[in-house]
Amino acid sequence: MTEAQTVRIEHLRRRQPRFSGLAPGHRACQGCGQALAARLVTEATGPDVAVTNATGCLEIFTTPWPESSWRVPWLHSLFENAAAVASGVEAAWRMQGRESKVLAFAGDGGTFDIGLQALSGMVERDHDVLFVCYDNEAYMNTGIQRSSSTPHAAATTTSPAGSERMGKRHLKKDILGIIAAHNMPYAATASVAYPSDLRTKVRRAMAVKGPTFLQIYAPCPLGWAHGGELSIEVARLAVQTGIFPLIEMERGRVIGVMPVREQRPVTDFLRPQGRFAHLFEDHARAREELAHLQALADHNIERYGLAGEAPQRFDSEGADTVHRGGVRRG
Ligand SMILES: Cc1ncc(C[n+]2csc(CCOP(=O)(O)OP(=O)(O)O)c2C)c(N)n1
Ligand code: SF4
Ligand SMILES: [Mg+2]
Repeated sequence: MTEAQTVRIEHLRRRQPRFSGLAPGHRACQGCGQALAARLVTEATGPDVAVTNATGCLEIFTTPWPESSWRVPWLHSLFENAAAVASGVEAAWRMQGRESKVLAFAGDGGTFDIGLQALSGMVERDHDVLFVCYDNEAYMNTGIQRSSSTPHAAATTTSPAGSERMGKRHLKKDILGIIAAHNMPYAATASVAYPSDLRTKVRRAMAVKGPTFLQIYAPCPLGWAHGGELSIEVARLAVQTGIFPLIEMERGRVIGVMPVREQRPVTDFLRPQGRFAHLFEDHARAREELAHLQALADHNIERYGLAGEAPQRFDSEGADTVHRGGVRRG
């Protein structure tokens, strides 16, 4: 190894976060987006937090009794009430005069569906909690059932593709729109393909007094039917096609977006994933659905003004973009 290489590696080491709330050796599948996302979130929060965790993959793979991968205080909650349990912890800490932030973690099922009422109550009561939704777009823990976050046309075990239908009939729920309607102090979307952006958003959310919300795009190789080595690539393509816009909101107003430097066709994002394989069969319905998904992506680009005019450091191709093998392109 040359001297220059040694210096660069030492520089990289110094830049590594000093704390991670999630220890290695848990039981997630290889390439699990959720495991990476939870690690990145706790790297940004530091140790002075407590986590309440709705039932779902994250809870299951991190806490097989009597072991735990968590390096922060961690509480199991039911599938539906991570936000309610976090509210209780936060209220108790407030009474004790403690300042630490409480985190509530849930999957898309525990956020978009069964946990929505508890989340809405938590925000309305103004609890000082950061709620993080790990969005893998289905109920993975129980066998890949569709949720209201599952994208249109994706095949799951309860929205199969066949002669009757082309995967899920309905659209992905606009959870950020619902959160925005609560006059939320801070809410954002993030992706495991853009780790610095993700950690920055966590730090911003932690700095706000009151409820904050993050929706993190977290590929699931098992449920999306792609190789574990493709997770980051698929997550990046979701952003670069306009399928999953990265935005920040304050009190319901969009205050920042990650520009998309060159919008890629949605087929680039869909093709590596087995859950969309039926869309590449040679018939009119499949072509119609592909056009529909392209229109949805185009709508996102227009709705949030994502089209980048000139290359920028922090756009979808910029310095924060992680490519396969962990190489960043600047
Ligand atoms: C009231 C209730 N209904 C159903 C279940 C079974 N259940 C546990 S986790 C889960 C799905 C979790 O999906 P999600 O929140 O998206 O998390 P993921 O496993 O995908 O990470 C279901 C249906 C339960 N625990 N409680
Ligand atoms: S099923 Fe999906 S979400 Fe669950 S541990 Fe495996 S990759 Fe992660
Ligand atoms: Mg899920």
